[in-house]
Amino acid sequence: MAKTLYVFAGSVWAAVAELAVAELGYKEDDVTFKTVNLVEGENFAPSFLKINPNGTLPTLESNGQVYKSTAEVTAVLVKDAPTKVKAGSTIIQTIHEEKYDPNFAMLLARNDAELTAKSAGLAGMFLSKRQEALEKLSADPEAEAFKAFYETKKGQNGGLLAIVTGKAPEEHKAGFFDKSQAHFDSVKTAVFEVIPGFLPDSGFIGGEAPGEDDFHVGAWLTRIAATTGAKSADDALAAMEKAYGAPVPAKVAAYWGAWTARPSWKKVYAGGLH
Ligand SMILES: N[C@@H](CCC(=O)N[C@@H](CS)C(=O)NCC(=O)O)C(=O)O
Ligand SMILES: *[C@@H]1O[C@H](CO)[C@@H](O)[C@H](O)[C@H]1NC(C)=O
Repeated sequence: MAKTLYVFAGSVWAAVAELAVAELGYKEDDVTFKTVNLVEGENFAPSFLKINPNGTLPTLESNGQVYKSTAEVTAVLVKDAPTKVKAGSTIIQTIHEEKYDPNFAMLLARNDAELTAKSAGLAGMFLSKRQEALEKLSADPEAEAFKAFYETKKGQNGGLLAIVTGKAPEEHKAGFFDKSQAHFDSVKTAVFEVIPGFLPDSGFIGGEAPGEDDFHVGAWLTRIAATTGAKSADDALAAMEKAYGAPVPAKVAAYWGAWTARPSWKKVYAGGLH
């Protein structure tokens, strides 16, 4: 029952699957990890689109099947695992809602100061390298079959890149700031109201050990902490308090403590919060 899991160290949703593998008692040989470098746009290679036409991580090959979304990948990892944990719930859909998208949470900028900082940082580099990869890979004869995919991606990524590099019209930039503010507020609502609504006072949604829901929520929360400037388990609560102007709810703080104490979390985030 060998499995191949496609991941990337900076990916929030791949981290869900990585936490699951680390928690679920899989042996070293059970799961082969393959890195797809999202910053270099390797997910846009025709060879990867043949595996997952959406070009996203995580992707899992298992038993001759390909699983192409975080929810499906994680469900299979849970189902086949040596260690049994609590099955997931509608919390998974909730945390994956567009309005809480942890990837846009990283790219967003609400004003010129934030935009300047993001352009100079990883976000600017990420967008420009991806655009380069899209231009290059879409010219490959193998890419013909994915023409529509490339056109859509070039448009979306190119639009963001134009804003970040100051080449977009003023009204696009203003629209981006508005969209960013709305997203920031929505993520804040998730941290302060939505997540505390389903968290226990201590431990995990799955009980004493993380369950299927927890893999998703743990990775999401870690990314959100990173977007507020957190660099480690220890500074995250202060970073979130500063960004949001209020201490995070007690349940969220307890949950953060529970996750960050686990060897699985320490392993997945050994290279930093992402
Ligand atoms: N809805 C998808 C989203 C997955 C996703 O967006 N993954 C990111 C990494 S965290 C990705 O692969 N992005 C590449 C891209 O969109 O170009 C899922 O849940 O699997
Ligand atoms: C692939 O992308 C489409 C369009 O965004 C989406 O509707 C679909 O759910 C995605 N498939 C998976 C497996 O994530």
